[in-house]
Amino acid sequence: MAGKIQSLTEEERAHLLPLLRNAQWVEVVGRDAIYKEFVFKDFNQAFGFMSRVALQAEKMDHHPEWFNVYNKVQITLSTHDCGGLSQRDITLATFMDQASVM
Ligand code: H2B
Repeated sequence: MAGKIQSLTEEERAHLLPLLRNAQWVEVVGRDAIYKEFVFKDFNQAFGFMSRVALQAEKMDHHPEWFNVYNKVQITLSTHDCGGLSQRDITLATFMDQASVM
């Protein structure tokens, strides 16, 4: 199953990356990955967000690289099974943007 995951095509990237940039996701330099820093009011809000994302990540079998200190959560998304960005990263990024304002 993991072997079936496809990297985003050039066409998909041209369409999707500007949309992600509008939501403060940036392309990582030197790696096919996207990054965003989420800032919350306090640790409770940050950890609530992380809990929602963790449940979704398990459901998707797609897991973020993330780092949390107090109210900040820094997140990198990439698909290890295809060595770069796939539709799963886009889906999880979109979920995170929604989960961050709940
Ligand atoms: N998460 C991410 N970000 N990329 C993957 O390729 C990936 C994953 N693969 N979570 C999954 C788990 C795979 O390793 C397991 C065995 O299904």
